Amino acid sequence: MTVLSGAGMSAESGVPTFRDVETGLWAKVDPYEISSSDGWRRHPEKVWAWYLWRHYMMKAVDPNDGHRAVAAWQDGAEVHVVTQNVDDLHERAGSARVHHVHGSLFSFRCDRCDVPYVGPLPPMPEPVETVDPPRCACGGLIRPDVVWFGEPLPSEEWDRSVEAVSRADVAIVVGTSAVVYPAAGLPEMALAEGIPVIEVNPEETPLSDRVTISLRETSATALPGLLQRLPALLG
Ligand code: BV8
Ligand code: ZN
Repeated sequence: MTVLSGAGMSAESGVPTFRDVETGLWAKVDPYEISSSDGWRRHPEKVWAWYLWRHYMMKAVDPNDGHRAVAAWQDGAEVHVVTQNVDDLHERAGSARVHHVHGSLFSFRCDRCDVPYVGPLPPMPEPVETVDPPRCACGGLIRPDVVWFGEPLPSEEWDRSVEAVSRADVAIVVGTSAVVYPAAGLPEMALAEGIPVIEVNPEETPLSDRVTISLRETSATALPGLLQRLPALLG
């Protein structure tokens, strides 16, 4: 089984999805602008504050029943998780094969010499709008190891994800608006190879009328009982 998850997978853990980020401080931030290499070039201190806040916020949230269901599926099947999420909730729920096609909030690197940064992170007692990024010895700025708009995806994670999709007996697409490419192309690859695709999303997406089954349900409610429903769903 291959699970393709987006921000909706973590919504029931209390992690706002990109489009929900209208809460408080970030209401005036355009997530697509602040998650871009242009945004980083223009105001690295704003981008750094946003990622640092999201990094610290992850300590206060836990995996939900959806993450736990995906981890439990490993008892009877080979399960690969391909996630657009930069959080670590799939891993914390026990999933062993997680491919982060958009990087992670938990590793940092220099934006000039690429050397991984393992130094201390600035404290963030409460969300603030700007924090100066730490500097590397080479003079570069330390950035989060995430994939910004306009940047290529990590090739090894991408290759493993394509393989996980093409070898799947069934693909489950959960909590993604399916508009960001090339990740949104993965369910299309499965469909093109005749692999059954099940979508779990309370809202309609561009995939909904093309997948084998589209369930208008949330991940934490649909995933725990999904395996038992597969025979009936796939007929
Ligand atoms: C690339 C990491 C090429 C950072 C992210 C025009 C101009 C410029 C670029 C482009 C363009 N047209 C196309 C592009 C390419 C661009 C793209 O696709 N843009 C889109 C907007 C059109 N893609 C890129 O730039 C990619 N790179 O193409 O590089 C290249 C090649 C070689 C050399 C140089 C360059 C890079 C894309 C990666 C960007 N980084 N994230 C971070 O997380 O901070 S993407 C980010 O937004 C998320 O990872 C997610 O994938 C995406 C969408 O966010 P959301 O919509 O909020 O989240 P999600 O999609 O998951 O939607 C939430 C869904 O959950 C909803 O459907 C909702 O209904 C559902 N839901 C809600 N609650 C629940 C639920 N579902 C289930 N249960 C619930 N409880
Ligand atoms: Zn450096």
